Amino acid sequence: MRPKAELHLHIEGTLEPELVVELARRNRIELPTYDVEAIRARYSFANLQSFLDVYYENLAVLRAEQDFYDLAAAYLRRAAAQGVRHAEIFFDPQAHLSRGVPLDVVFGGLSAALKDGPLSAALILCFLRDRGPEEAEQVLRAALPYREHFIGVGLDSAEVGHPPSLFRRVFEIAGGEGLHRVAHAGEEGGPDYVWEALDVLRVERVDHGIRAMEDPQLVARLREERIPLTVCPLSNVRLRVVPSLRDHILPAMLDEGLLVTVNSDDPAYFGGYVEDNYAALRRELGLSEEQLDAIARNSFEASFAYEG
Ligand code: ES4
Ligand code: ZN
Repeated sequence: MRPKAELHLHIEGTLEPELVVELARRNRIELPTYDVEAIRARYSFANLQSFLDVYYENLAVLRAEQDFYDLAAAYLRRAAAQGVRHAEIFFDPQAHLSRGVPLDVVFGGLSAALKDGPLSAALILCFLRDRGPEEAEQVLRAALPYREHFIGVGLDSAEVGHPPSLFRRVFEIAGGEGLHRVAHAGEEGGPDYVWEALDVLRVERVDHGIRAMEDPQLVARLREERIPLTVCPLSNVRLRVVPSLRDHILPAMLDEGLLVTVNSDDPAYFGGYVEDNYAALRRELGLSEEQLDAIARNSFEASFAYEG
């Protein structure tokens, strides 16, 4: 298995149906069904929002510190088996705070699992962009007592209508705290969202970013500044951002000399972990082993653990 870093992974998106059922039983939470195949059968999505509806609904089973520990420990085991040596992992504190689960529980469980895990890993706190900048700022301030538990901030959830520029202040505060900055941009949103993420939020990486390819000047900027893009091919197909893997723009991104990485996003929902994404690129797009190895090398260069 080629060694790689994973840089675009939502820990809540690793919640497999088997664990949904196990945690529901443990926490006595009522589910519409306890049949894992019936749960999995719902994982057919028309767009990003229809996925997010299911993703947020399933989080009801995560209540205790041990639940968050088990979630992250299970991901780290699978990631190690797929050749991941280093992971920078997103989590969505607002999705838990709003259900009455305190930050202490979330950080406690996730941090302990990362510390005990089989590979090097760090957390990136994501703001839910559809809940607006004021709530994002509140969450960041509430999370600062846990500053040593996370290395950066990100921006995720429903993209269109929630442009990066709204979050200028909270990203400024995060930068002032020495936190790294990333944002989802150019997944469903256009190149203008990628420009804003770079110019207004000062992000160091762009999550997805595939629609940057619609703007040649933006492509030149990304190439010249060696700004990494965390591309998630199976996610893009499942969320119908691209019609099929064979239509994916990733090979053209490589041809443009962009710092492309390959990642799994929400593997419990999108049909594969990170090496499954690499394998799909070989199978469906004919990428060579040399190209895939170059992408894996990019993932280390693009990580916040990279030292020249
Ligand atoms: C996400 Cl694929 C994707 N896009 C935006 N926000 C997300 N949160 C979890 N997965
Ligand atoms: Zn994502």
